[in-house]
Amino acid sequence: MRTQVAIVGAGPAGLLLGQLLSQSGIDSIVLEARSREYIEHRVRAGVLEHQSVEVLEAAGVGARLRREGLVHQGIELQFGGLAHRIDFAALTGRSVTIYGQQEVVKDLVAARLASGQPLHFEVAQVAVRDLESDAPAVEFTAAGSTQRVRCDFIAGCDGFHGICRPSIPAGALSCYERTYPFAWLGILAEAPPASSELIYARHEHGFALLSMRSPSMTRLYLQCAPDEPLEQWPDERVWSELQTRLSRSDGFRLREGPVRQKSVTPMRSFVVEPMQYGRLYLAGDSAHIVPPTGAKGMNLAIADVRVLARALATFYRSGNTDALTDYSRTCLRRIWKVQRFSWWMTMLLHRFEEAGAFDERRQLAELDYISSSRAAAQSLAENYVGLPLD
Ligand code: FAS
Ligand code: PHB
Repeated sequence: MRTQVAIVGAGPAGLLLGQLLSQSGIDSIVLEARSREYIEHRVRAGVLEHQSVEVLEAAGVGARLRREGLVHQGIELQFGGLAHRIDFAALTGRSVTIYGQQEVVKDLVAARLASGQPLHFEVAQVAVRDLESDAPAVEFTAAGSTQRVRCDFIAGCDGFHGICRPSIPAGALSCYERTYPFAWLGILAEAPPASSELIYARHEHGFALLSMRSPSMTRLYLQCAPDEPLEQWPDERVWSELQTRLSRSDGFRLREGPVRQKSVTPMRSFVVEPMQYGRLYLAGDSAHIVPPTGAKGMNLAIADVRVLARALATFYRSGNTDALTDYSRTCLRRIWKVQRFSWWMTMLLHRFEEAGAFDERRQLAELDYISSSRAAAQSLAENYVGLPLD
């Protein structure tokens, strides 16, 4: 087989790249290790920055997002039993949209299938070859037969545990990483959200977050030990701990309901530099991971792919390779600012076992400062709704 761009991975990064390339008349193939059913039901991110919504709309996959997405004009920071609203509209004139990542994936899969461009599910033994040549290749097995795709470029959109980043010679990359001494236990519950906006709560027991997916589905997270076995957290214990951590002096209580999904997400900050090697370009989680406290993972993937799609379109239109050469530098400048914000939100809101009394009071003072200073609140708000893409 031959194509112009071979895309490894059908998450938000890979599928959106395929859609943007198709709009530019560039042929691609998308290779996905899991089934369509699996990727369309994998519960992950939930918050879209305002410009992520614009990118998805321009990609032609914004109709259902506009119909079903929940537009939010602010969030609540909760500490010391009180809630403090961060008003995005007043502070930035922007909003965010709550729309589950699996819904974004469903919309992109539908668009890919409608485009007629190849999308292979349940492929195995994917390998990338000849990255330093001008005719790299991707090998994979599908339905028992081994295939080889010759292409001009390979996009590594296969997430943190994919094969593309490890296929780059170790000496060619620099990795920057910080792991956190906790994880997030997340549940999806069939219960109306008890708040109309997201609540980020700092509590002496640990962090908790109230989010949502629809007027009848609540998404909730609580800080837990990094290697927490799910068996330690039966539904009753999860609800009891969430009620405690999200309790307020005004008697606020969560509405409980059947738990439809439960998982533990490890917390790490990770960046690889550069995000390219020869004709291989990394985008999304294959190149970076942020702790989900800043709601940035999926948004960063969208931003990377927007840069890569434009650089590839320029190459095929004019032969100019400047934007491809600058791909990593262009993405990394914004990635590191988003890494900083995600790290800062994580340090602000979580309980650190080894922290002393001084650090706990410093944390509370920073929350008090954000809640009482327009300048401090505006800094949080402009990062949360999304820093400029260009
Ligand atoms: P993805 O990981 O989404 O997609 C990579 C795709 O490549 C997957 O479909 C995978 O099956 C496929 N793949 C892997 N290896 C392959 C191979 N060898 N061959 C072919 N295909 C291969 N972000 C938030 O903002 N908020 C959250 O609450 C949040 N929760 C998360 C929970 C979990 C458990 C995880 C893992 C991530 C979470 N994230 C969250 C981050 C997440 O949303 C990512 O940022 C987002 O999925 C990034 O998209 P992609 O880069 O496309 O990577
Ligand atoms: C979610 O709704 O899944 C979500 C929201 C905000 C975050 C992380 C996850 O910071």
